[in-house]
Amino acid sequence: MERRSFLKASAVAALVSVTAVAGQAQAQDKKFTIALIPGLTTDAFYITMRKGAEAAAAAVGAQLVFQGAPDFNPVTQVPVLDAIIAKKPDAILIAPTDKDQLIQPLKKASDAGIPVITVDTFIGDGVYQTGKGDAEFPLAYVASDNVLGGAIAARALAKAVGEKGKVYVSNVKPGISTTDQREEGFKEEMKKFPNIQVLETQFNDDDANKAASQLQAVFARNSDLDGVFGANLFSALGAANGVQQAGQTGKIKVVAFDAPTSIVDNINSGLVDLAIAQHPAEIGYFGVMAAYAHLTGNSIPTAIGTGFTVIDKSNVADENVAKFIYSN
Ligand code: T6T
Repeated sequence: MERRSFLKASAVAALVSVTAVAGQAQAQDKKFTIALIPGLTTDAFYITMRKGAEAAAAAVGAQLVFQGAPDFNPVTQVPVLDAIIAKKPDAILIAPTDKDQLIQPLKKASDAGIPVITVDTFIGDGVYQTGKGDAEFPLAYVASDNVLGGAIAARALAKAVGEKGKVYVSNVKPGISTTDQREEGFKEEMKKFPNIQVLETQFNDDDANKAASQLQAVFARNSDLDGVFGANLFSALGAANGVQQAGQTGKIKVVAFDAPTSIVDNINSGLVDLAIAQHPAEIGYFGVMAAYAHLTGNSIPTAIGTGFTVIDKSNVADENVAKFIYSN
């Protein structure tokens, strides 16, 4: 399959305004401190996002502070956010771990005069700066189009299973904007395939071991299981491991969201049919650039969309594709 990139018009617009802003960088004397709070620190997706953010910070002479929790959970993320607010950075970039539970904690930052930009995930409905509702205060949302990503996954899985049979979604937990939207996009697109039955979603709490056990439990109940969509890195990794442990490699098809280094072997061995790589470095880069643009008096787009690269056996060795595999 050819490399396919999906770039929203808003990203192009952002690129133009960021280029204009970068020209002003030398004129700035103040060294801004921009905090990046990931969903969790040990996830290759956020490690790669950090690299893009560091590159942008270096380009504009800002300091990037990367601080997060060890798991994807509002209970552990909110204290990290509170500690960052206490340090009064010039801007906060954050991947909120829950659409609702991060609204009030982030409002505290905004009320303290710290601009908030959400990266990867959003709060409320993700539509910001409308003057309506309690979650519209962030300046911008920088992310993949996750509904589209789910639809791409559905089309790929439908093709892999011959447009018939039983599949399910291995997902994290309800309330996370990204993975909710992927599931929504997947199920909507699957309506176009009436001979495919989508079984009940299995929620794994971002635990790959749980996702692997769930795969085996679903297979035990449905010996005719044909495929699974892993809606994020750990869901996909775990589902693929479950398929392997059940001795079903190549028989139960796996479509993975995200692209950790292990995806290369899993695609080459036929365990995973296709992976949808996000561009987390771009998310980090444009997040910092948007914060910098705002801090230097420029208006910024409220939504900045980044692309995907679809990886399968036919292109996994291509260096223009492999460069989108996440860092460790
Ligand atoms: O899929 C990414 C991210 O987009 C999502 O919000 C949470 O899970 C990941 O970090 C992958 O583990």
